[in-house]
Amino acid sequence: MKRDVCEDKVVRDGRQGENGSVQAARETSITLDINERFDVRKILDGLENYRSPRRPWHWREGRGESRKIGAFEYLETSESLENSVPLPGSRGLGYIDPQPDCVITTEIASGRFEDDIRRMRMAAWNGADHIMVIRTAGQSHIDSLLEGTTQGIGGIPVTRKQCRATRRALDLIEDEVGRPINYHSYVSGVAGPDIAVMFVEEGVSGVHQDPQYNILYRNINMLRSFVDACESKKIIAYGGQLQIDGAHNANATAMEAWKVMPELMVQHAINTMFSLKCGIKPENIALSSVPPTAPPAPCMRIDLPYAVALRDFFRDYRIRAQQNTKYMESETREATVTHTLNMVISRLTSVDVQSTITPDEGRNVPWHYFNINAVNTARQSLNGLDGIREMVDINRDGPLGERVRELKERAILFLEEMLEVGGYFSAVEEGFFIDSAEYPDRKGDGIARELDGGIGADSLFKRADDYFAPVSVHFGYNNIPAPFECASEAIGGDTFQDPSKIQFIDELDEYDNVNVRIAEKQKYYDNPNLVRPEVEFLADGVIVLTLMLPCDRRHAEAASLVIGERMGLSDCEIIHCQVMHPVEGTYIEMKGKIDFDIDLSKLVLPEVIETLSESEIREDIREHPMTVVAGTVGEDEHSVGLKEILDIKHGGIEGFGIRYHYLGTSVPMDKIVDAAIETNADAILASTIISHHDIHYENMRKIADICIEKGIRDQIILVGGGTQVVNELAVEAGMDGGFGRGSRGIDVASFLVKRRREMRKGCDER
Ligand code: Z97
Repeated sequence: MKRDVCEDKVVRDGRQGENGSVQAARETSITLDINERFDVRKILDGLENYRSPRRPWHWREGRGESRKIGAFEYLETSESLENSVPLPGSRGLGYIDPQPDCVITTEIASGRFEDDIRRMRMAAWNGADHIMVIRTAGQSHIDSLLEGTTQGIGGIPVTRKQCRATRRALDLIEDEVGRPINYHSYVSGVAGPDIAVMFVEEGVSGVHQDPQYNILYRNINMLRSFVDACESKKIIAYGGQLQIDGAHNANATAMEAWKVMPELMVQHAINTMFSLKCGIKPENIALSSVPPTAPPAPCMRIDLPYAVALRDFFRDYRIRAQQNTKYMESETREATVTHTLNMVISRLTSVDVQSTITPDEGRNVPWHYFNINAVNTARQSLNGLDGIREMVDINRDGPLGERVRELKERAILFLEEMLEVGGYFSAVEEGFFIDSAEYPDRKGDGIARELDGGIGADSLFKRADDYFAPVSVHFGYNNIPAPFECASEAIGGDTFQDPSKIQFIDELDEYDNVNVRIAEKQKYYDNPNLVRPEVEFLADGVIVLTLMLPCDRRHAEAASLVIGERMGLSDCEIIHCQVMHPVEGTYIEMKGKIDFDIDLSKLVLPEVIETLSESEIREDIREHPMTVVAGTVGEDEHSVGLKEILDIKHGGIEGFGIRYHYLGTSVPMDKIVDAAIETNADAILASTIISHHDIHYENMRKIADICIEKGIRDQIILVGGGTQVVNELAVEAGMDGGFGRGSRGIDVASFLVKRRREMRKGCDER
């Protein structure tokens, strides 16, 4: 029997991998050094010969098992990373970094792949394992592959070179973090099948493919879109990639996004069934879902039933959840709250892929750190919601159940009417889709397309009887001539089977390519010590100022621009403005550029204080017992930080044998000194968290002065602590040392031991 998908018979350069795929040998020539910035030049070197292993989609390992991480039992995690940046709050929890069980996506859209790569590395360290690169505007309409590395607008031009370079970088990054990374972009537009082939060749693991996207949003001819989709989907099925549909775009396009829910289900259904028929396995078909509303709408009551209805209808498929971006302005706080609420729905309906859109989409082409912020919002929320379904049930008896049923009924009615009017194409001609009313109501403002209209109309040709395509993966009729079993045998294997046949085209535009951009930034590439702040491109010099001005909005904006100019910034622009009261206050975020570099090698860094080993500290304290008095001084009621420094349970100084007298909070300065005298203490640990008017340093100064007055300053060690405390300023304020944010008990214990040794030495010398 002849086959339309041939087994990989010609494997000249690889090994058999997951899903029966051919895998090329992995990178050995470059490695990533954790202490060095990614140098894209290494990636470009020898790129023409680089072949990534083929990359079917990868789900996180170790899902579905409970896992003990630090002090906690988790129900919805996957294997931990080898290298990562834990969430800030993990400091008090032993720096644990539980990885949720679902894949976390970051969408990157800077326009220069060489800068995207560094962002991908940061994102991977913060828990992203699905990296989507957004395409440059208009690529959907280009009926061929693009080549080279021209700069894009709002995304990169997707080309073989860009894909290969990015995949090569991700191959290194995934080794660094210890988890496979799914690389993703779009198989939509008039070059869909060409791109699909290139993606399989270059190790792309996830794709968007949905002919309805072409038709509705890009006005590409309907017939052409569906014919191309057959071919694309066949290739996607072969590649084992995860396919995400484009239904969510209706949310973004509709005037009132919550009214298109029945239609969204229809769009999902069409693409899902069509994909299945083209051979994609259900577990590789993902619905792109977005909670349609956001606060101040009562979003849970609207969005949760929709998510439940989707899960009911599409139980065998995967859900890729995005955050709502339709009702997002330029405020990152607001976007983050919406995102977090969205994640409650994600956890309650067990989404498989949690996408994160950067919370600054409303104002900028998303920036490095906003990508990371969004990934962290997902990681944090999903960690926090771990196991919630064990305790909270979806109650279908009340209004939720009714709404779920109603949504399903509306969707089914929609499908029935589609059939009545003659099928999908007729329905599109009649403007069924993206109508502003909730079906079966109609407002008559839907997007209508003509069967013979749009880009690529008249470009369909029936295959002739002797049509023959010598390729191993092909949709539909292929007249494979004898004696070949598989069409690609006629050419001794195609590029899927023999990757050495892949043609690599380097740059076509001599003025717009990565080499030119690197040459422009040569000094930063050659000397990694030279830095400028950046938000999207290497050394772009952009910084953001936050200002609060006691006036109305118009004046605040104008004043901010003048302030930026007077500070020496160029290209100042208000990126967020929020009225707190019509005249009392306006909050502004403004970007601007600086035009100078900092040479890291010339900076005078504060001395790194070596901490003595635990055993050395213990030994010293055993030989010379030590007592300290401690308290939060002045009028400060905070005690958590100080207790962490003291308490044995938190790894505090008590654990090293140091005795402490804890005097509590709001301790007057003279009282803490008197207590030190009474107990014959070796040291005073005075903590102040509040830092208004530099009260923390003022308190320290008073303690030092009292000690001098009472004649004990040279016999006692004075230590100031608190989140805002800087060692140098504490010393200026008369202390022996200061411990700020992130300090641990061992740091303080080590300091005390060392300082006491110095004092003893001083005494001996005298
Ligand atoms: C997402 N945030 O994650 P063009 N095909 C489909 C799409 O949805 C898109 C394209 C192609 C979104 C991504 C919007 N989606 C942004 C199904 C874009 C892009 O080259 O811009 O025409 O194709 O899905």
